[in-house]
Amino acid sequence: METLSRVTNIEVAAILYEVADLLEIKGVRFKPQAYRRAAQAIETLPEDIGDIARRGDLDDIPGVGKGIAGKVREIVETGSLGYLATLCEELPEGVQYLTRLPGIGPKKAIALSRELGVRTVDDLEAAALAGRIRDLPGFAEKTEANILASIQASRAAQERRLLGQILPVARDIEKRLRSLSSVGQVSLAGSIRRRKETIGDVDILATSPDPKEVMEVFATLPGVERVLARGTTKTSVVLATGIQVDLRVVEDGHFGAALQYFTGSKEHNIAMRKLAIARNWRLNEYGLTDLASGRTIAGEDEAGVYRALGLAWIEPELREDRGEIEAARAGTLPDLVGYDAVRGDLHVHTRWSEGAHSIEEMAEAARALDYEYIAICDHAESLHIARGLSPERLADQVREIERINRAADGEFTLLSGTECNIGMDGTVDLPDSILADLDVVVASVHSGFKQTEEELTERVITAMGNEHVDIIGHPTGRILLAREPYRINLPAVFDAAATLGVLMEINAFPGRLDLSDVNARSAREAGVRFSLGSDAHNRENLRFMEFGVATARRGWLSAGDIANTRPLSELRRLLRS
Ligand code: DGT
Ligand code: CA
Ligand code: CA
Ligand code: ZN
Repeated sequence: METLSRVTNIEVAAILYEVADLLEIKGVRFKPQAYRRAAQAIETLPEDIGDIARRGDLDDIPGVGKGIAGKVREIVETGSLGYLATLCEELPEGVQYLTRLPGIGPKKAIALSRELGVRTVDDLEAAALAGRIRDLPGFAEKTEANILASIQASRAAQERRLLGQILPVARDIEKRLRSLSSVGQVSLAGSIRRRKETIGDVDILATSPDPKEVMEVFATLPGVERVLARGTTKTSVVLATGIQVDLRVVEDGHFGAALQYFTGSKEHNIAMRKLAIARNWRLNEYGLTDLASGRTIAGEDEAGVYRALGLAWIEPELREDRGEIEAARAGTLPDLVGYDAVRGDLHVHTRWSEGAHSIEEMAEAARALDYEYIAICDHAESLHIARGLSPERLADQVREIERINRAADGEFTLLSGTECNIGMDGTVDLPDSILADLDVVVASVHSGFKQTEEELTERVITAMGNEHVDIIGHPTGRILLAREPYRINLPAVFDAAATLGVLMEINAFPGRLDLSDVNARSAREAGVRFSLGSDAHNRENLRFMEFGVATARRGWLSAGDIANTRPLSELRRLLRS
């Protein structure tokens, strides 16, 4: 199993919170607060903790001292913390597990484990239902009710993960299954096939003459921590990273129908089933059946299911019951931008500001991806935490870019650029004279999220009024699973962008995907054009572009809507001069 090189800020914080809880149980003083302070600082940090660690700046984070910085480095590098494992070994079995439930701190978990032998959430639920918890010291009838409520809530709001974190893992499993001689067809299904921005669990579908062997291999894959359920048609496992993976093995004749069914979304399936019912047919995971004659109409291949219902095949990214079925019937489905349509990346950081690699290293990695150009968009001076460039340093950088371009063979071009910061009043943090010399100006909001909707809207529209601004970066500021978008009147922003010819970014960084699919679609309807940017902070991050394309596809965008699917000469015409 491929190990994940990227741990999110939230994951790092979660580990530190656990350490704090465990130290508290042991009766250690002061240290728990220090760990909690560090966890709080890290989970609210706008920048990726991995990038800070690679720069060696961990102890610059307020609240993170030398000692904790070392632990954070270990988490970033290995995905776990030896110190936490040591602390855990000193605890009764199962306690750790219980503390993950909201409302159950370490002290309560210990009491439950010691007094009632509770080890799992199921044990806990049984104890609460039997009324055995209220008699423990420190517990009351109300605590019991709260425990039941929190069990329910945690089951309902099953933890979700970022697409960018899970897709590589899912592909790895898919590849391992495909390599088995007893496996015929294999496909990802569910939300991961639809490339939804967050994933609840991974669904995989396969065909095989020997399901037992396939299930055996699957249940013992490296990385599998627990087997939740095991049968010949379905096996569910939980990986060490906490993500659940469901594998279903079906017969060849049902593969298409099963793939259609298990790809979802549920809403899309419900609409599909209505079409079947209207013809007195039945649609389920086994096939499309004529109820009058019992005859199977389709089921072997997925396109056949759509065809039989009078529909063009629908790309998985569109299957959300947002009008795709009507469009498939009318023959008006969009010609979605392809995953290989992007010719360059318009949002790339380097070592000059908060990135990890040099301009040349980024260029080399971009060429390996067959790009024709990338725009170097380091931060400007006012973004201190990102070590933004002063106008003088930026001028140096532009000269450096020109030097590299001159030395290159002309098949690849570095564009000079900036990601400047939109201040509270809508002005940007570089003088016009400098902006005028750059090829690409991205302007983004990085602070002051507490402004009113009117203020934030005015602020971004003012920035777009600067004739040098080409692109609004990550236009809503959201951080998936962590921070809501700031309040902004998007229709007003989109109208201004369409009128002024400013591009809206779809930021492809896995935790951003900003604009979102739905917002990108409304922007397009308002006449907006887009730029795709990976927001790469190192050369590996350039590969995040895929998630931006997925978001664009889910937003019904075609290549023509996106400036950086154009060759360089055309791109230049789409940027404001
Ligand atoms: P997730 O896992 O929360 O990210 O989202 P999905 O879409 O992968 O949902 P999941 O894993 O619960 O189920 C996979 C697919 O199976 C889902 O997209 C559609 C299908 N499915 C599951 N439950 C139902 C259901 O109750 N009715 C229908 N029509 N389809 C369902
Ligand atoms: Ca799923
Ligand atoms: Ca599932
Ligand atoms: Zn930014």
